[in-house]
Amino acid sequence: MDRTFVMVKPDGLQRGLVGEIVSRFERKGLKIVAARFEKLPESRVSDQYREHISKPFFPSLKQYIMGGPVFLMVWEGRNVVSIVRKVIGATNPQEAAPGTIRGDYGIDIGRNVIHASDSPESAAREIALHFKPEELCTYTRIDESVLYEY
Ligand code: IDP
Ligand code: MG
Repeated sequence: MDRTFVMVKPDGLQRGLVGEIVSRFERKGLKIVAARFEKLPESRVSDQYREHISKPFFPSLKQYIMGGPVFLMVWEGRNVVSIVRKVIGATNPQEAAPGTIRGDYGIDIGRNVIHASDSPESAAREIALHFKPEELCTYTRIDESVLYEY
């Protein structure tokens, strides 16, 4: 099974959206295999967003992500990386389709509620950045046998 890294950002957490966000992924049929509530240290924020370090918005991005605790998760499922990117919607909430998390809950690109890995390679890197291998749980969802065709 494929895995992806998802993070409810400080604005989403402070607005009480963690439960709603977890519910959307659960209802889709995805399986949560790790989770932690944490205020991220600067080093891990820089590592998480290393491809953006030279961008003009990086200082404000870092301040935003370090502005409060975040809710870190690993989700599992077939093609979960691309599924989760569709469920969260476009980076800019003003362009994100209604029905997506960013489309339903955000306005500004600098307060877009949630992060999710953009490729299987970045998912592997981000999961390893935030979780130890032994923190990822293996179990069966009761509905797996009817959720998947094969
Ligand atoms: P993504 O989160 O959809 O993968 P990225 O382009 O990887 O989008 O950007 C990472 C994060 O940086 C965004 O989610 C957003 O919080 C922030 N960001 C991206 N572009 C801008 C910008 O132009 N202004 C302010 N913040 C930005
Ligand atoms: Mg990205």
